[in-house]
Amino acid sequence: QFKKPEDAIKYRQSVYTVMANSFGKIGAVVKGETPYNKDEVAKNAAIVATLSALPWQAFGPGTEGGNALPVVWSDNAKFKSASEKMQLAIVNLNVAAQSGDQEAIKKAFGAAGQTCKNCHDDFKKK
Ligand code: ASC
Repeated sequence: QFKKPEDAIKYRQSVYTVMANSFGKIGAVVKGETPYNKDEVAKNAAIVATLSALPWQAFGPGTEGGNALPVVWSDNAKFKSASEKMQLAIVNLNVAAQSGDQEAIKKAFGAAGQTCKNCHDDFKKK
């Protein structure tokens, strides 16, 4: 699927970059820095939800490196489990965003952000 390991690294980092952009836009609303607009939050949550499925295919064997720690490959089951927790939290955020329930969005955003952090703590170079 990827010709060189660098291609996989670039792919997964690009996905995270675009995800973080939309996630950050929702975060600005949750923090009160940007006024709430249902369609905007719903759109950004849908983007994050779509992208959240993509990075994992770019962590295959032989693609070690970038900002990923070796434990991604040496304990891949743990990484997979963490990735699934993130994807589930993002589904919940997307459901809340589409519903327009601001309290639910706030809660789901916090929970989703925690799953980002969990993975960074365990699998990302500091
Ligand atoms: C973000 C972002 C992350 C997460 C993480 C949450 O906005 O880019 O990686 O939130 O910082 O702890």
